[in-house]
Amino acid sequence: MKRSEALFEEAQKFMPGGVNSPVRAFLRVGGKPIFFKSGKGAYLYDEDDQEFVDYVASWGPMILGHAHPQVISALQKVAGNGLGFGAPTAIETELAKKICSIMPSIEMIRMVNSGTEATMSAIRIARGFTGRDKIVKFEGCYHGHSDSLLVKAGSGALTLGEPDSLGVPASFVANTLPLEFNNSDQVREIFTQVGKEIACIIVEPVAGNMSCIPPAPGFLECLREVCDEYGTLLIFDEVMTGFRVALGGAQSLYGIQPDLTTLGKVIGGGMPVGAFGGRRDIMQTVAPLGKVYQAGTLSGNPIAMTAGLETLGLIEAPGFFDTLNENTRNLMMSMQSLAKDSDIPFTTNQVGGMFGFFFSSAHQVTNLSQVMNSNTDAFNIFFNSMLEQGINLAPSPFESGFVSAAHGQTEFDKTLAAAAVAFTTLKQG
Ligand code: HOZ
Repeated sequence: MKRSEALFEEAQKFMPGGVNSPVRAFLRVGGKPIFFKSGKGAYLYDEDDQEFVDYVASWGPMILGHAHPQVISALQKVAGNGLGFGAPTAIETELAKKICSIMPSIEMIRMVNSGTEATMSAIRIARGFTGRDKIVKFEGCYHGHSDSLLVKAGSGALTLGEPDSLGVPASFVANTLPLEFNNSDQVREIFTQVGKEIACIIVEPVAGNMSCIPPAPGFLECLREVCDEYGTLLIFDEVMTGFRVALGGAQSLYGIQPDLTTLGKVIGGGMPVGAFGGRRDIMQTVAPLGKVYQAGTLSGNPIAMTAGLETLGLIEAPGFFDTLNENTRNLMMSMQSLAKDSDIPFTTNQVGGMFGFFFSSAHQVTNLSQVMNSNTDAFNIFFNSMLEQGINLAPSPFESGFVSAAHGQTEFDKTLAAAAVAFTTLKQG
């Protein structure tokens, strides 16, 4: 028996599904999860000493690749000073200042410990600031697992077929209005009906939790317009896209200024971090300045702040995102042409270092129903063939893939060689 299998058996005795986050259990793709013991650059190494080219990147944060020497060395230094004090430290302000300078829509920021905390808090602030209860979200967008956001959710909720979770009282979600992603008409219609009651629209500006779906031209502009017209706050959930699709996130790429932004993943360089921030007048409603309560024992942890600060310092290098974007685009284009050679209906989406692919004959996949209509059985066969050949993709057709700065031609060649075999396997049925 492989070591990963034995470890999984043991893990299942003590943790639900043997995991600490559901998609990791491989239920969607079949087979057993792989237990990793280390990562370096573009590669992961499992407990059976197999090497994998990694496109999960810890679900986004590892934009520099695993165990970047500069990040690790900074962490080693700061860890020697103590692991956390539950009191202010200079490094929190340094990271806050850095984020505010890169994302000018953020005038003030608060650090938390996860994306879930960030979005949950941003919603509370939007409600506190506007005095309204209703919120708009989009089908297939995932904003963490707080109660009011687990409605038509993407990511693991979609993967397990539970986009509306058990355990969430109907009254908690009565004020959550789910609309179709990229459907501006629906947005205008709901605002005509109840616009004055809507506290905020929360959106992943590039949806990354129903695979990867960019905004249709005009969609984000429409959100900004209706928010301005009805006094509603626009929240960009950039937990995934922040410092991933461009240095300034999706808001800089598409030129739309949200009122609030939620962040996570890259700003912690792999450590558990989240943050929310935005307009000064809105952020001044947060305790202790204002009456919207939010707090956290581990928030602003110096180890996490250091990992984030080092990572942001490195990705600010000129040309960093041009190369990342070009590499990711070339990878997707090459996969598309390999699929074509095998007559497999296949289409891809890509923004910066994020990508998604669909076994679909659609010219472009733009919303959740198209994602659901794609051939997920073909995805499973493809995923398992890639994994057997040492390529680690997310174990679900409803997650994005991530390229890091450590991926180079050698890794892309390995990936494409494996993809050619996987497409041939699919063709042979
Ligand atoms: N929901 C996360 C990605 N969209 C996956 C979390 C994990 O399993 O680590």
